[in-house]
Amino acid sequence: MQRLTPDQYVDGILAGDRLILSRAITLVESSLESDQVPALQVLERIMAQTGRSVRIGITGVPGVGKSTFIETFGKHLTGLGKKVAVLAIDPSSRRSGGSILGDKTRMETLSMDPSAYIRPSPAGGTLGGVANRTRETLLLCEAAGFDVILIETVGVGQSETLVHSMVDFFLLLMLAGAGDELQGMKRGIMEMADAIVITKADGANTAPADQAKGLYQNALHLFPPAPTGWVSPVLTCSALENRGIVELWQVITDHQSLLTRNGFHDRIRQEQNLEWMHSTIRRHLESRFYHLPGMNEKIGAAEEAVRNGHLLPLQAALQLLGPTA
Ligand SMILES: Nc1nc2c(ncn2[C@@H]2O[C@H](COP(=O)(O)OP(=O)(O)OP(=O)(O)O)[C@@H](O)[C@H]2O)c(=O)[nH]1
Ligand SMILES: [Mg+2]
Repeated sequence: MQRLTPDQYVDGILAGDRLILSRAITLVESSLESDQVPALQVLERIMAQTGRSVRIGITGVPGVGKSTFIETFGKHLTGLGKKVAVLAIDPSSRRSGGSILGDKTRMETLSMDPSAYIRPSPAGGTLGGVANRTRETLLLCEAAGFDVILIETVGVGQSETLVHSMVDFFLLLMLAGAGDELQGMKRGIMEMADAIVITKADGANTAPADQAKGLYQNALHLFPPAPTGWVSPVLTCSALENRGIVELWQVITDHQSLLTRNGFHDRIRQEQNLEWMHSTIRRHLESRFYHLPGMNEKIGAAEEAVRNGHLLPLQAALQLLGPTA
């Protein structure tokens, strides 16, 4: 696609032009060498207009109801007069290539809402790389005037930690009656959650959802108290019947006011910025190393030597890293 000048992107974004916002996001997502400097220039120039949104991360296992929840929750927020952007970090979209298309049809009403903007997750690259671009996309959306940014991720592996490192409020969606082993797996994620929402609390699932709420409330009590003073609540909701949505938004605004009052809001964002800087450094160092001239062949030879037992993995790694190691 033809590129605009950095100023054209900036003017368009600040004017709230969706088309230009989308093109600017494509620019910051690009791995083309020639896009790197203009992308940085755009980001530098919009920086002063960022930081004013409520950044919310949403996670949960596939099928828990994330997309349906975002649709209902997003509509509630636009109903309150808020502009809502939906971003996704979806490691599975790289494998299947299809899940976001599915999402767009699930968020049909929201995607047609003039106050909402849904951006498919960036494809390709490492999870870390994709996450970095999501941070930058978030800033572009803030500069374009979005009040609430929802970042969705599938509940697998590292992606929660990444989303957690870029949001103010981290929401974990859970199903009633999920197996013990699943709950065990989720412990680390539960500890990061600012609220747990039991989804699909409707029909025959209402009672199990209430039961699950009690269980998770007890489980959360076992975690050490958060330094922010926030006590993570457990709620039930039905996205289909539009229940629990108002209450959840209240919880999020309560959280915002507490952390704004006690200074943690800014402190956490500062720490997230440092983490962003370091993860960018790590990503660039790694990419620089693997792209060194002749590195492919050297790695091939080293792999062979390690496979044959001629070299210890540590020796091989240190040799490849060279004098800097
Ligand atoms: N009864 C009921 N069903 C729901 C509710 N929310 C979602 N569902 C259903 O649960 C299924 C999965 O919902 P999605 O919103 O696609 O779930 P998801 O977490 O986005 O799934 P992935 O994108 O695959 O990770 C769909 O068939 C929805 O209709 C709800 O509040 N009540
Ligand atoms: Mg989904």
